Amino acid sequence: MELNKVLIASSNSKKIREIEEFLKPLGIEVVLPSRKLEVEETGTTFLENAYLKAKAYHEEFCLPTLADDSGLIADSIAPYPGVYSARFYSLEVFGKEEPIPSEDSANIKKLLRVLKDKENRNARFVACIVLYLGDGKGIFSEGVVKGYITDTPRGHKGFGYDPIFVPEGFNVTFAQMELSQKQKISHRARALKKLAEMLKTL
Ligand code: ITT
Repeated sequence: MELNKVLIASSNSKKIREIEEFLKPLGIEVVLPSRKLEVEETGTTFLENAYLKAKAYHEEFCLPTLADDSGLIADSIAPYPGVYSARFYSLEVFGKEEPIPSEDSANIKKLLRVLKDKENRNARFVACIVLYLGDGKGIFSEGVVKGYITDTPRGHKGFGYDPIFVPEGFNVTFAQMELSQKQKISHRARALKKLAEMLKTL
């Protein structure tokens, strides 16, 4: 299937950049929404939430729409942070954190506190991508990258939990890597690669 133009159903600029960097070399024009929609992520899976976002933006902007729902799962407290990754700091479970100086740093602070005495630091990032084409039609894919959670944050690149996640086979965090390196192995890149392969066969 030839896909010329795609709307990205996201308001996370760092996530959008990663998706853009992947799609542009494929000759796909990326369109950003002119306004943010408040989509309630009420699903219990990444797939459900990605679908909710893609469908809501498609209804509003009437373009093939790509949504990403993603998160980090720490083995010793699975399925958390999971589908709650973006607002983990504000959940009652394990105690709340103040979103100071940012939501990302509050999420990291809470996860490091909860994992403090845990021997098992293994974790995985998961991304589910939905490309919604309208009329109930669409395709989806999932990408995973395994790794472990550090004791302290390292690096300033990337976003979210990147400063505390070391992917398998590396000894630096995602936040210490160049984006070009993260793009080779990340959960999001893996999901996008699968989706691009699927598009070729449709
Ligand atoms: P949109 O829903 O608008 O796309 P969001 O940031 O709220 O933006 P999600 O609901 O999918 O996105 O939440 C994903 C959260 O998981 C995100 O805010 C990060 O905290 C974390 N996350 C996902 N992918 C990540 C990555 O590549 N690096 C670091 N953290 C990531």
